[in-house]
Amino acid sequence: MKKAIVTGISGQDGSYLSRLLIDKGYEVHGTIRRSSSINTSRIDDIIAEHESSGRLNLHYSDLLDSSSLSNLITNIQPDEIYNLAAQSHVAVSFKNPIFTTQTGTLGSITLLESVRYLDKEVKFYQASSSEMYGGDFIGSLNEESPFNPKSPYAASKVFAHNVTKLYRETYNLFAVNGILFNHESPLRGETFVTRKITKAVGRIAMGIQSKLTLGNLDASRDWGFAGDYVQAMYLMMQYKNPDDWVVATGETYTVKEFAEKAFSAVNLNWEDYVTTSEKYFRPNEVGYLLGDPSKARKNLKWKPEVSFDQLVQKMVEHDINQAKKEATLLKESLISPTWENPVVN
Ligand code: NAP
Ligand code: G4F
Repeated sequence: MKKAIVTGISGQDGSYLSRLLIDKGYEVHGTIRRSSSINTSRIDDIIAEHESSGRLNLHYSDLLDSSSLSNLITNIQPDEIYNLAAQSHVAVSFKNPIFTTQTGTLGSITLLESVRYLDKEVKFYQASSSEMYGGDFIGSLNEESPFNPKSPYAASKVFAHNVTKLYRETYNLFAVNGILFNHESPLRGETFVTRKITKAVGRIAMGIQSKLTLGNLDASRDWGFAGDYVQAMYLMMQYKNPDDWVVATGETYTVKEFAEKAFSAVNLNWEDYVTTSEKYFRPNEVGYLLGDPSKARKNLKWKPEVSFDQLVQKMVEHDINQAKKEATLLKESLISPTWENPVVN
């Protein structure tokens, strides 16, 4: 049985990827951080199903605690490592630049250094990002396009990307960069714009929220479905040689277009509910992202299965169900009302 370590297993991608690896027959070891409130909600069902058999194992670790990472690798002797953990919110990276940089950079080099000294070949996946491109070029971006990071988050991802490539070339490691464009799902964090919108749509439809405040409506993103993208991660790690891969849909839409589609799914006009505030604009913005996934399509035989319209529908449906549950609790006075979703980003 192959063993995989997944850092950041409690995040959106960690949840989809661990499910996929378990289905493929892997023994999965995921890292979680200690927090004052329990933070495993995205993987609770996987824990319930697979922890007792040892197919899913959780370990306390932090990217800043190098001993926790290297001990894990020594003890588990994994076949594959997926480094997904990061402070992944771009706007927050301007407010916590040092923490974002430390987590974004130290984790990758610590893991690569540990892998380098093991006696077996361990494949390494680094979660690179389309944010690294910077968003000035109005055209499609591929593995050769230049990076021009616009945030501490993106700058830290450029470091991790480069060091992964460096270790591949210098020490002949099977070290892979997945340059993933934005990917979303019902499990997306609620402060990213797509989920912030679909959550508000659900709550507005149920009468428990009255408006939605956003930032730059003109930003354009190549949005895919997270379930499809973790499939690409897995395929990269099975390919004959390690490489850098762009994973994207090849279509881009503005935040305004996403909002329009999400509100129209419940027969509402987005303009009646959406306002903007300077609070949600960033000090430096990535305006336009469009990926060219030709290389992954050709060599990995990967393509996205969920379209933009299906993605929006999936997220809205999920958030309507969530809002119905919230409305019931409110009716029974088991929780207090929050008229606008109390998100901060
Ligand atoms: P996410 O939902 O924000 O999950 C991030 C994970 O990292 C969580 O499990 C989080 O733990 C963990 N983490 C954060 N700081 C940590 C630290 N110091 N030590 C250990 N763990 C830490 O992100 P995601 O959307 O799944 O994305 C996965 C990876 O892909 C990230 O590296 C992200 O930057 C990158 N990426 C994402 C996208 C996208 O569109 N989703 C696109 C390109 C690249 P807690 O649950 O305790 O917070
Ligand atoms: O949803 P976002 O916060 O995602 P962003 O900044 O593109 O980053 C995500 O995708 C990256 C891949 O390109 C990942 F590497 C990263 O970890 C993360 O998963 O913002 C998308 C766009 C931005 O242009 C932002 O300015 O939406 C704009 N936006 C407009 N109003 C907003 C809001 N973003 C957020 N979070 N909240 C708003 O109210």
